[in-house]
Amino acid sequence: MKTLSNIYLKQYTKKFFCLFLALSLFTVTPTETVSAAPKKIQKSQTPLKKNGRLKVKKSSLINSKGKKVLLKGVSTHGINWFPEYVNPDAFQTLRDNWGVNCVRLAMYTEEYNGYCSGGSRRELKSLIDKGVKYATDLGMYVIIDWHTLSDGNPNKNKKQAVSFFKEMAKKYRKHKNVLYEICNEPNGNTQWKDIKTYAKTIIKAIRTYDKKNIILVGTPTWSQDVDTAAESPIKGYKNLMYTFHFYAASHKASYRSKVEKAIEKGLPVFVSEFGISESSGNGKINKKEANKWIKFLKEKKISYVCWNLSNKNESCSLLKSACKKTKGFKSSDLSAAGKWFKKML
Ligand code: IDC
Repeated sequence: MKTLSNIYLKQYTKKFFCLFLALSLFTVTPTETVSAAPKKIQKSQTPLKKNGRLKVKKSSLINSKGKKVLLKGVSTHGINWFPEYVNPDAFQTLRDNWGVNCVRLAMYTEEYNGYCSGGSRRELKSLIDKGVKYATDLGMYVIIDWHTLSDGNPNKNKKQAVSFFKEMAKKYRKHKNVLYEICNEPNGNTQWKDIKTYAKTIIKAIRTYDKKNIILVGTPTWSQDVDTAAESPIKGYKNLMYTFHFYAASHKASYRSKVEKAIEKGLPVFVSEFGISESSGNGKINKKEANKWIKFLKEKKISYVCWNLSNKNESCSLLKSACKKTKGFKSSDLSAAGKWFKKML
């Protein structure tokens, strides 16, 4: 009997072992597939859920719990040229596969089909609304960017800017994830005092409705002279930040020291646009310099947004020009700049 029970025991152990093996194979396989696929972020764990409404404290961006926070974003190309990338799947890919927590909606004011140069205002605003909705549903931060460029001085289209931002602020004051960028890159002869005049009017218009959300103010010379802005920041309003833009193949250490000067003076700086190409948006990319910039920004806890999500045949585009997808981008769809950015994140 003893031997028999021993035999049975052995057989049962064997069967149990096989069952256990089968079960564990069965359970391990799907988990592995899931971890190779994008990790879907739970609704309770989105960047917005974790950080809430952002504020500016001294020179830093902080979350609702008072902790310093870093926005890591991607800018659309002009929504006038590339409206197709404003879609929820694209934003979700950026959030879940790349680790992006912020999207910038760049709306050119004077270029092709711009807001002040014959573009359909209704369509452009509808794209902004869609972009804000998708970002909100995904719990991401979103920048509404009045993308001045060839207009040089933002005062040129100030009237339209006032009514645009009033409309946005009225609509989005309850959104905790919206930031307003009131002028992309003042340039030409535009002085800091001109930008201040413009900014004061726009900020006042926004604050009539939206008392809290962050407002990003451009600085002279294509948003590079944060050191000049730091000499005489705008007074009387909370939650203002000043933008600094760079393109790593053109702008190096001397530009970092401009940022350093500005933050030493207590200026809250936000990099609402950068590329790793030349400042033309094309030419060579410089990964070595780009890495130096990111190291610097991380140390200083300065948020950054990369230009741009499109497949335009330029080295600053994050997608290869052969990539016709507008969502679900794989590593093989990314340009050299795109690969660098995703890996860096
Ligand atoms: C560039 C685009 C390019 C477009 C051009 C319009 O990459 O496809 O034809 O604008 O003039 C900026 C600007 C940004 C530029 C970018 C690259 O904010 O609009 O985009 N850049 O030149 N500042 C520095 C570089």
